[in-house]
Amino acid sequence: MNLSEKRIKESLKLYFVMGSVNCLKDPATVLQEAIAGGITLFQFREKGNGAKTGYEKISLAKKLQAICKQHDIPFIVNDDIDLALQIDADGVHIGQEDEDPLKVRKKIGSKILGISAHNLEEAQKAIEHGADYLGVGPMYFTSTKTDIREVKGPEVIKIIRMNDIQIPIVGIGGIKQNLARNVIKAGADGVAIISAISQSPDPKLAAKQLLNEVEMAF
Ligand code: TZP
Ligand code: MG
Repeated sequence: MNLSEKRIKESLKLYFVMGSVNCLKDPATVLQEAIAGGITLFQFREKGNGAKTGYEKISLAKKLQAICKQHDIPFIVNDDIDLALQIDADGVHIGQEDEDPLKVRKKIGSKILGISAHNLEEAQKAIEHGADYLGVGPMYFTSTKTDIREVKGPEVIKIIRMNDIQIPIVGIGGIKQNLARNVIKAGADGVAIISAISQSPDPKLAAKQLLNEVEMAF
């Protein structure tokens, strides 16, 4: 899937990021419920204590990818370029400490390339290096990721937009239902969420309420 910039912006609205360690129940069930609630994009991020590796990781990726395909939700892989290529994912997401984006672009061709940026300089560099969208954060404090950078809030997105940067942007980190609107108002095209959906007793309802908040904020 090679999405246009407009379609990427639209699909960033409610970006669900998840791996098995983030879930309170079976990840496939969580994903299905999140899709029923209206998520628009999915990232497989199999990381942290107890994360699956090897065959188990590939097998879970394929299972979640098949669910996304059934519902026309693009499937992005975090970090693991080889896995993304092996299963023909729709794209990859890399951070500042991961593989060189120029090398990644060579490997993935026209697949979607998302890059994490924490400030204006990183955003500009990521764009020069061919990012299709930016993940900017952490917006708020989160305990989902332990090695987070300083929390600067939605202000960072405002600064990036003030510098005439039009690339699709999604805010990430600690975003709960009541905070989503601040992120959109700052200039993001959407919110990327782990725990507010994956750890909810009702992922479908959580996704539905988040999507509603995002749509009301535009
Ligand atoms: N990158 C920056 S913060 C974060 C990632 C992957 C974690 C977001 O998780 P949550 O549970 O939505 O705060
Ligand atoms: Mg990474």
